[in-house]
Amino acid sequence: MNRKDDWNGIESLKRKETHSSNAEDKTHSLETLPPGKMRWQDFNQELYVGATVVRPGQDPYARNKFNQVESDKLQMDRGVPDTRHDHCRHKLWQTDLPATSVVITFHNEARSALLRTIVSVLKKSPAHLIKEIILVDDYSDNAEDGALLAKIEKVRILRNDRREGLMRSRVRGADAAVAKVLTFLDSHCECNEHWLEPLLERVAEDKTRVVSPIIDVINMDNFQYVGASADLKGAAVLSSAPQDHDTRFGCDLLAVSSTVSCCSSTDPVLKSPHWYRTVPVPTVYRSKRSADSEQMEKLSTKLSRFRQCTVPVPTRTPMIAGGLFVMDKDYFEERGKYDMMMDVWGGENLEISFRVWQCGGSLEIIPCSRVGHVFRKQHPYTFPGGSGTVFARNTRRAAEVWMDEFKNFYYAAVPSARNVPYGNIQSRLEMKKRLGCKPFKWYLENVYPELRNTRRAAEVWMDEFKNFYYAAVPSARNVPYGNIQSRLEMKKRLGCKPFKWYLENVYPELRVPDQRDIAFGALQQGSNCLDTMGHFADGVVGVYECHNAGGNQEWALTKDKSVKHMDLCLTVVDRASGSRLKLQGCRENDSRQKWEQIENNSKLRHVGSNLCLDSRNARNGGLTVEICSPSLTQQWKFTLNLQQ
Ligand SMILES: [Mn+2]
Repeated sequence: MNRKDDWNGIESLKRKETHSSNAEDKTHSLETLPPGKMRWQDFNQELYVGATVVRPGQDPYARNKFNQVESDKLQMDRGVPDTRHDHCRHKLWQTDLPATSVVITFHNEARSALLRTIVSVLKKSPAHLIKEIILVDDYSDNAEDGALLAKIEKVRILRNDRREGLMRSRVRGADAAVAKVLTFLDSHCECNEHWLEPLLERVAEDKTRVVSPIIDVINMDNFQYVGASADLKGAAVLSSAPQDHDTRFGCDLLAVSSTVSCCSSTDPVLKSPHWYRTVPVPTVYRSKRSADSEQMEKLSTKLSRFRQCTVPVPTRTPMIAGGLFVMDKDYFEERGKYDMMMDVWGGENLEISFRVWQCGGSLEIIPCSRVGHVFRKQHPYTFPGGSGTVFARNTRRAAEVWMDEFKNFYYAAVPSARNVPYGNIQSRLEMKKRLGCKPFKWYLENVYPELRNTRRAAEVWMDEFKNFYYAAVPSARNVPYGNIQSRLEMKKRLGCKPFKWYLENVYPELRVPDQRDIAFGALQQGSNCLDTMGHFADGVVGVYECHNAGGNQEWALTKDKSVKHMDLCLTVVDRASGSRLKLQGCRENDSRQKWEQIENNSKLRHVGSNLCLDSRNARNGGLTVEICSPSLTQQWKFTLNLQQ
């Protein structure tokens, strides 16, 4: 049968628009509710969540490392913004799709977050596509957290009688599942409109596809649902075929300016196989003349045109983030489920990514599918054996089984991992052999050619500016890039102009660091980075998990001692320790905006007050200056220091 025949007709689309998916669910559930089960609408949220609220005087972050008070305040079926691209909103989804078993594992999850995850699945999915929701309680302190939810329609609960960790818990859930397709979700997610159909569609077409939604951010402090970052970061960029090594980087680098040419629907690139990738836009510093607002305006017009023009399509990806994906159940079983000897959490996304690709499958991100996830800075639970050790052990297992001789790059990057015992990998190696999985070299060359390709492009075309590329993508330094002799000869033969000319004449709005800069890039503290948090003039600054995508985390320390983000400067409004920093328009010779790096470029000191940039109050209203001390909250490192 022709697939198109199954698509919703215009009439059913009209019906869809007048009824919410919520209403659809109601009618369905009323017809088929088994004894002892209730509709989610009838579940007593107050009673369930109310039993574990944060008491006055207790730290709302203590138990979950996100703000539980804010989470508890929300309705279990609260609305979230539809963050999808326009193109997705108007698309008709097939409804004749295989149903899925949703597997959610949790350990001491906040009740409100867990309940919202379940309700969003039920509310935002066509009822006939959700066979069941399997909750695997990984030995939470209170068995009722899960047990009480089993009253809700379609929810099944399995409880481990000891702590097993994410991988073994997921496998337990998958083994119990009855549907043909598995959907793995984290326990603090919220599904968005029509999140499920585009995922199921891809897997129904080809069971070797493992697919992931775009993951929106649920703010851990106020639980706002934010899709905006994906607008900048997640837009698919059209690029040429993977074997076309030297042109891909051009398209990436030119993401903004080439949009118009990529945009035409007759462009052959649009019709090429789906080898697309996401890039941060723009990747390098903006606004060469930082005060030139006309340039900024041009850039922002280009950016918005870029967003409109970029059609979201399934995007092959070398790696999935880990927590959220959909996979055919038989395929999951055939291809080795998970590494059952991995503990707690971490490394499993590497393992499944390498395994799926090397053993004949593929990974895709489906941009029309959006699921929100609470990103945290810390793990809420303890790791038996220590988090660092468990993580190293898991990633080491992945490297030892899948990376062949390239595991040495991993050990070069994480030398301490060499000393962590990783257990027996015999059965995984046997499985790898039995399935005839390809070597890691194949993965690097075919699935993850970006690094090799961009490195080739940088080496041939970027002259001395290639160092900025390496500063931005340090891991590229280790990737072999083959012989470039013939390309260099061609460049010479054709009398091609230097990269500097290109920057000045073709792409002037792209700011690369120059003689005026002392340091540039992200200003990093551990895994967090100095971030404007989207604020403008007179706003405070904070820290956020480093995303390596520039944007709000782009800073430069200039020779005139300013710490700059575009034309905004980090300003000490009040020279007393503990006072909050602000972003203000940069002014020459304003002592409130003068900074210097001290102690081996590990700290930033405000020149006029001798106080140091400090993140200790980041969560309570923004960064401050404090008396300089050895505190870790004062350690800051730029991606690149131009004067070592
Ligand atoms: Mn999570």
